[in-house]
Amino acid sequence: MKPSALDLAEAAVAGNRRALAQLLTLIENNAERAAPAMSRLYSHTGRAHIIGITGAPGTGKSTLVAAMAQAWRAEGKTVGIIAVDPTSPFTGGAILGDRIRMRDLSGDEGVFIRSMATRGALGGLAAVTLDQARALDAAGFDKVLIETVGAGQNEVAVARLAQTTLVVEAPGLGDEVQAIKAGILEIADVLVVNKADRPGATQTVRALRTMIETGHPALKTRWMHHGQMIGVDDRYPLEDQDVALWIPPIVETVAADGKGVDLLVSKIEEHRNYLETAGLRAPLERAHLEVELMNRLEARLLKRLLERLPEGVLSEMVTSVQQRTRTPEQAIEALLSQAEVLAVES
Ligand SMILES: Nc1nc2c(ncn2[C@@H]2O[C@H](COP(=O)(O)OP(=O)(O)OP(=O)(O)O)[C@@H](O)[C@H]2O)c(=O)[nH]1
Ligand SMILES: [Mg+2]
Repeated sequence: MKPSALDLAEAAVAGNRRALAQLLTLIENNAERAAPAMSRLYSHTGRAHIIGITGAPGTGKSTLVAAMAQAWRAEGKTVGIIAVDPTSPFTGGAILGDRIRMRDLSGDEGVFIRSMATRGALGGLAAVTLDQARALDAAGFDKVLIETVGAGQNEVAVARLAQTTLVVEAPGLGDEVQAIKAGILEIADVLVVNKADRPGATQTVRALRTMIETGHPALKTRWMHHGQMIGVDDRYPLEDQDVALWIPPIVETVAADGKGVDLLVSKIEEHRNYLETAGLRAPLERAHLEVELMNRLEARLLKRLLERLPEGVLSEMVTSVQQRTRTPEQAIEALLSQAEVLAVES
């Protein structure tokens, strides 16, 4: 007999890895069926250190994740990994970039790896990934790593909702620092220049350092507040409060052979301690939860609305906008009244 979602949650929390794997699949495939499981395990969450890893394709994120996992394992910490991989489908391809390194991890009960293909679902990716991270948290993993390619907004949003966010750079991917192009530099708590064995690493570090020191526009909005550099932005929501500033450290690594990884891991710990001692942990979580609830609400409302629309109406509206008989706003008004959302409240 197929175990119920509730059974899976019970077993996963109790340490059953097979149940955990099934639960993660359920979360990915059927949010509705997974809902009771989430209710069951939610009170067990909030303990793990959730770490987002993002950066341009091929910068070595997966290799780095594996190397970090090994470093934490050496300290006796357990590690859960979610890799959001837009390229390879769930079943095929390499689970994580460096197979050899991952083989070192396989068979270790203290490590759990899940690879997930990106789904197009609106607002879905973040919700699924966060729930999966919660399942790993509830299952008792000390560190939960979420790897996403810093390419799409959805993926970046996921990494951003972590407690500590790493942005991974690599030299030789082009003249400019990749994260600037992708606009993800501002979400970094720790900047990693991986592939430090490659030529150009020093220049990449220098470029990043200059940007941090002179205040890249994105960094400026984060730090400049009443002319003072203090850690205030939507992730550090402490209005007008004097808090110690966290300046993202830049760490050079060679993930492929583990060089610099211990330092990286210690910087990640430092960031967590910083959040704790600066009293930022709870406000940061609150800010993240607010974003998450808004996203979930948006997705739900849209889904409901689309379900209520009579067949073909959306297409009709597009036609009318194209034929200039309605403005886009007028089309929206018409859609809303067709879906009778104004009557939904009753
Ligand atoms: N020279 C060198 N190569 C590395 C290093 N780290 C990773 N690589 C190699 O770079 C390639 C990409 O590594 P991945 O770990 O798959 O990179 P990724 O960022 O996870 O890639 P995507 O998930 O596809 O965006 C692999 O061939 C790795 O072996 C490094 O420190 N130095
Ligand atoms: Mg990868």
